[in-house]
Amino acid sequence: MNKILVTRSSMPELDEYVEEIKDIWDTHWLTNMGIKHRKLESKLKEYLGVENVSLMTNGHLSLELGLQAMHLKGEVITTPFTFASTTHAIVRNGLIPVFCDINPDDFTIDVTKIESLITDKTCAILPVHVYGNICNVEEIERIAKKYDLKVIYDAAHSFGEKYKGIGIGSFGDASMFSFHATKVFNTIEGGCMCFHELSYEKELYKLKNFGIKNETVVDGVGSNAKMNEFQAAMGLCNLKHVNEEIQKRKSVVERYRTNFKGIEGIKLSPIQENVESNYAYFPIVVDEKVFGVTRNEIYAELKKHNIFARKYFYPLTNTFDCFNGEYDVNETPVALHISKRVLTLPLFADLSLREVDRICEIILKVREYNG
Ligand code: T4K
Repeated sequence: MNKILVTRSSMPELDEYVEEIKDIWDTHWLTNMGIKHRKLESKLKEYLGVENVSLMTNGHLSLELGLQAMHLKGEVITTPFTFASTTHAIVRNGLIPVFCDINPDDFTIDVTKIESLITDKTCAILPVHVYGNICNVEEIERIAKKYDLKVIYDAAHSFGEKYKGIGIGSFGDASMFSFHATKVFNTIEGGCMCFHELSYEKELYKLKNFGIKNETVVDGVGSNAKMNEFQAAMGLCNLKHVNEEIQKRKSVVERYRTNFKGIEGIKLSPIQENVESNYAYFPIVVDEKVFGVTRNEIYAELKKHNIFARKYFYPLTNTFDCFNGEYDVNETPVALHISKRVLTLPLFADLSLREVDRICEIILKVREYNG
């Protein structure tokens, strides 16, 4: 039986991509902010409904350089229920992550706990729209204004989402989107930073190109995070189909929801009010006491059937070996509880509804053998 992985990259027809890259053979312009790079930047600005976009070679460097561009010092309040990238971007900037717990309903940062973590060293809040679930952006904005803090969203999972009709990348001072192969929209590898303040534009442009100001002046210690023309070409093609892809994902998610309706012990992500979703991930949280089997047993059973779900996001980033026990995981008990019980099920545009039914059947049957 064919393997079903947690996701499968969306790709345009080969001919469409070949058509898009043909002129590169005339221009010989492969990278360093070429024509396709500029074209994609402008199309994304419109699609995402944001003021400014700086394209990068991946989401992680967008976040890392986005933080660097803000010249921050001190502590950043963030969530441990995320991919390694979020926490690493903070630490690699010489900043100190302060972990806030998440709320058990949508797994985003618990805004009721942020204020108690603010000290005179706090410089920013870095929340994550995890799985595409939108954070409480209004409350985060209120807190940030009150304490004069920067807000940088990790919006890696939120491509194209809107809250109250506003592009999600417009909230906070800046937002990072990932265009990795596994995301709703991909440029193979890729990402961007969206921001309001125009001074970031020059700063980010410089930072993604070694800190070079012009041919003779290098006045920043930058990195190399330029998106190349082949990545941008993939983005230009994929962008034409992304709405259709999101619609297909929606039917997959709706089928999962129907199949799990009324099943006690399997908690689903909420349908958030005022949010136009992109159906990025389908996490379930398994309460073993009610459902009768554990998350790990479900994961193993699916694997036996060649279905590879993933434990995003386990382990929590504040337990990573690289931090040598520096952070106390007991300070984020909800995140710890969820991370031990969450499983993200396969979800991609071309996943057939028959396959969704099979996945659900396997999950519901494990309970029968074990019950
Ligand atoms: N912030 C958050 C909250 C994030 O989730 C991420 C990335 C970032 C920041 C950083 O953004 P980037 O720098 O990556 O742009 C994957 C992705 O590599 C990573 O981008 C993503 N989050 C994370 C949640 O998932 P892995 O280690 O699980 O990837 P891997 O190689 O196991 O792939 C997962 C599945 O995707 C495979 O089983 C099959 C499918 N796949 C994978 C690749 C590489 C494809 O269909 N095509 C492919 O080319 O991290």
